[in-house]
Amino acid sequence: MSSTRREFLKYGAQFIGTAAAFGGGLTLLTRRAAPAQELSASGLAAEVPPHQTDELGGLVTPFALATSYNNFYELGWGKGDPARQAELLRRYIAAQEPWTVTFGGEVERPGTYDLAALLGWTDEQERTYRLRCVEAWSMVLPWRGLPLGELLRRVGYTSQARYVQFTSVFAPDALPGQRSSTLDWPYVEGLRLDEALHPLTLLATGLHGEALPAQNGAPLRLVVPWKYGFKSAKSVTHITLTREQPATTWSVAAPREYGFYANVNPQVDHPRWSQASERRLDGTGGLLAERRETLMFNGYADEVSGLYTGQDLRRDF
Ligand SMILES: Nc1nc2c(c(=O)[nH]1)N[C@H]1C(S)=C(S)[C@@H](COP(=O)(O)O)O[C@H]1N2
Ligand SMILES: [Mo]
Repeated sequence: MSSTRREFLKYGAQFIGTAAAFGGGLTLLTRRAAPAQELSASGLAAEVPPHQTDELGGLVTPFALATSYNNFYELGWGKGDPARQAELLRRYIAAQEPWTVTFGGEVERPGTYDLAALLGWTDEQERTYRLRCVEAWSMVLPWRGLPLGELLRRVGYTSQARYVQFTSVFAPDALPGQRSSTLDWPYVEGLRLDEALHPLTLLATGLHGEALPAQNGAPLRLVVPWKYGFKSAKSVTHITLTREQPATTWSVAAPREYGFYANVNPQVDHPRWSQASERRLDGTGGLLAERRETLMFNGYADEVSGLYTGQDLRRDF
């Protein structure tokens, strides 16, 4: 028996447990991903602020793996479905050209803006972040993107604004997942305004130095590195400032399992599995990857714990 096979038997039950979490089947990558990049050797270290490289540890997830193991239920429930069906979203995006984002609600200058306009408002930045999925796997991903706070300051928000809701693309004719009622469509997510303004929060436009692939949420996708991956709404079309805490897709679908905050927290388990550790998908072992401890706020506690002073993170999970 190969060592890979033994590892699978050892962790298999756990994989199946987590893969079933969002209703998806277990998809094993049969081919080995491209060789992993060393952070130090990749040249990325020079492009990101020091606080984001110091503690990252380990290897950047190779492009091939980051674009073939995805959650994007509009394009199917299996981890390989979004890559297989990416062409459907690419065609939809091409037909929309230009992609627009509508800023609404408690906004000083509401309106529908082309992506090109947003790109003119502030400089794109390179940021390498951990991504921790609530299903207990993780990656390290080199994004390019626009700091969301800069965009929000540009459109301006009223004194009543306390939250931000993000709405993903709604196109049931194009996206097969939206023709089933497994989730309420469109996919919606939300942040508190101070979380949205935090300098770590990005609207990503690129991955691994390339334009954002469709399966990763082209052309514009939220990235909030201290929160579980489901917060990072893909293919965003609407950003709405609200007074009240907005609805979010997974907290509506399973309120006891997925909260509004969804901060990565090794001490607060999911009702059906532990969040104390994670499988780091870095390309070295396929999906049979090394487990490592999950860090509070996914390792970004120094930057973000101040946002939650005095808050009960068990209640506000
Ligand atoms: N619109 C939309 N956004 C989404 C999802 C989705 O199904 N639909 N899945 C989320 C989940 S659970 C995760 S872990 C991340 C995965 O991002 P990646 O595939 O780019 O790694 O996207 C998030 N954003
Ligand atoms: Mo996720």
